[in-house]
Amino acid sequence: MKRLFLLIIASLLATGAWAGVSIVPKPLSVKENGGSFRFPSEGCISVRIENAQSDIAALERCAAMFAGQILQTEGITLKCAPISKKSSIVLDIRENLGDEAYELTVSRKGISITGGNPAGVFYALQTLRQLISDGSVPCVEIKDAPAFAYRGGMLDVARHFFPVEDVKKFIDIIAMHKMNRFHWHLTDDQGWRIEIRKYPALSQKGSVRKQTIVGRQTKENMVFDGKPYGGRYTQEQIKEVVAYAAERFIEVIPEIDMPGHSLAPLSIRPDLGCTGGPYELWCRWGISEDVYCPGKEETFAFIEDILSELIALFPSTYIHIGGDECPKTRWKACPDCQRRIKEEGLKNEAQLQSYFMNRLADWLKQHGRTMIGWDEVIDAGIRKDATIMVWRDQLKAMYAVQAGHNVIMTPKWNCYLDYSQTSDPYSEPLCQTRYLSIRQVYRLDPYDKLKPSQYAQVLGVQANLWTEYIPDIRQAEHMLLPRLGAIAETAWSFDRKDPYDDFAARAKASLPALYKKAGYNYADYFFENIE
Ligand code: TNX
Repeated sequence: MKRLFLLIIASLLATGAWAGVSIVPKPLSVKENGGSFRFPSEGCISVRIENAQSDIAALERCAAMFAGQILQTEGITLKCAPISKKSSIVLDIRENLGDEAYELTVSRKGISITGGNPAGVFYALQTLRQLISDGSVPCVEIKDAPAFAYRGGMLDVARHFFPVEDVKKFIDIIAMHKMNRFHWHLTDDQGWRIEIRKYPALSQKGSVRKQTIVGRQTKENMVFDGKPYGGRYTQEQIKEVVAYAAERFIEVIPEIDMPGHSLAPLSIRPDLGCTGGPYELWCRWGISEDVYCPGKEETFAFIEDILSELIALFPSTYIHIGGDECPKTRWKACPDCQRRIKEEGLKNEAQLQSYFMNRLADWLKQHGRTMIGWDEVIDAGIRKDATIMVWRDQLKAMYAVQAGHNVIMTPKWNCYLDYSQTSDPYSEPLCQTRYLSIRQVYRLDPYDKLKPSQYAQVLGVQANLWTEYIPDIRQAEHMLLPRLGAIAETAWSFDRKDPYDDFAARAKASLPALYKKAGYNYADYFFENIE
């Protein structure tokens, strides 16, 4: 009897279900020392200046941000002040820890945080948010560092528009999960969202569709709401978002989708399509056969003008230029495209897409940037230094890596958080009918089908939120949370040997409180039956 009891306790501890401390994503190591630190009624958060000289401003921002958060969520007052006896938290830098890494030590007397750089300190503070409960924090020693350098979240603002405040909320959510890239899908067949000064019509006419399909799109259901729908960001707003993200150690990677998903630019420049148009923004979802014409020189001049403004706004190394879902129907029937195929010695329309993507990848390289493309861009080849975003399946990752590319893993059967969280999508607010459980999200093995010698080509992992059926940030939160926790765990602390049950136990124990305090509309019932 006694042995059985001990066995149960041991297995509960092993699964994490009974561990005092539950953190998602899982830290490298957690040592619990017993006892806890209690925040005083008025404490301080301080920066140790000697070691952090060059990073003082960044650390002070982290401190202020954290103080603001816990005042709101815990009612704890922390002043930002020089180190003194009243310092509850001391922030420090030790470069040899490595970028984004941190150590967090909580003793009965106080909390000490050391980051390899300011981002590491920021991540330690995200961990701390999960540890505080009723004004106190358990005594722990945590050492932590990310598994992947690229940890992303994508938001599609073309199908539905998200105002700046909501984009910031999305950024807050991914930052809380220790993610460091925001992939901003800014254009699609249903709308162009970014101001381009040279072509004002793009974000004026090109951002407003006549109406939107109501409910789930099926062959039988094509009912429209009759209401114009639009939204766009000025360049000033774009800069504001880039700066907001940077303060949270997130780099913003813009995506201008092409040559497919390009009805928005074609609607203002019909001369850049194969048929000459007229073209209109789509009011439903899917894949349009009307795409940019790579036979015409004007197409490239136009796109390069756009990219010039884009790189001035976004300091990111990477610029995403799409490349997905581009039907070749129009190109087959277009004299300009056929002339281009002949002149360039291309075999077919698939190679014409390679020509198109390569030309723009070259342009980006000349301007010091690296292109990211969806995995279709490897189908007929692309320059080796293009980074591939794998979305269809993991075989594509294998092909891309064999061809010498770096990859970012976002395979749809693990990372598409627009898919239903339950096998009964009809019981949910309107969403895609494809079913992606949190367990299935967690199953992602970013190295699947690769040899250990190729692992270094996997830059990281990303969650994608396409918004055909996500009209606003409340619904976005519902779709993201808690599944984003599973992606974050893969991105931050992937270890093939980690059992799902351990993740599930920690997720259950820590995320609902975290999300609730932050006021997020998380899908709470998934915690009841996370299995
Ligand atoms: C595929 S992923 C798309 C998107 C859709 C999404 C819906 C990709 C590169 N293209 O255009 O929004 O599926 O799940």
